[in-house]
Amino acid sequence: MKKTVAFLLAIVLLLVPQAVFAHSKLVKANPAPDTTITEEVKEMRLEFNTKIEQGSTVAVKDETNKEIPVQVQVAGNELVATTSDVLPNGAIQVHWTIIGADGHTVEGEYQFTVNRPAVATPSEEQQLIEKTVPAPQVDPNETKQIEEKATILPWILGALLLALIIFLIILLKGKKRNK
Ligand SMILES: [Cu+2]
Repeated sequence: MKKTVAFLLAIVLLLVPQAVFAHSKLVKANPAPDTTITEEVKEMRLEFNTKIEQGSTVAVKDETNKEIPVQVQVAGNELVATTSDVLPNGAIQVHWTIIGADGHTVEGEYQFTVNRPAVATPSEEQQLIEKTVPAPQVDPNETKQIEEKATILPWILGALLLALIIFLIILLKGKKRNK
């Protein structure tokens, strides 16, 4: 009996602090979990139910499971992760590991999706303009080729004429021999 009471007491003592000082947990995030964002995202804000300690961090991964570098700031009950580049399209995984108000390390993860419509970057726009504007200059190689053809043509005609004359001479000689 004594053993049972001691055992139950031990369990109660173990459970009570957990219940009284609940683990810190994520209460809100922006972008919100399981949503699709169509705008540029460079910042993720995670709000917890309690103050979180320095050393709390977050790891962000893209769709291919590649880690996206982030700068992490801890302020009060908020964890802010900032990326240097705009988040790529696709599923973004956010894995947070925080040191809660009770000193416990708690972790969790969620994901959201980035689906920004493809927008031509300024350089791409410039390329498009360059492509649509017809070239004002005539290809210098092309004109050169035309000129070459023009000068070669009389020679070809001359050679053909010469060949025809030779052919006719041979033909006439042959006919004479046959007679
Ligand atoms: Cu805890």
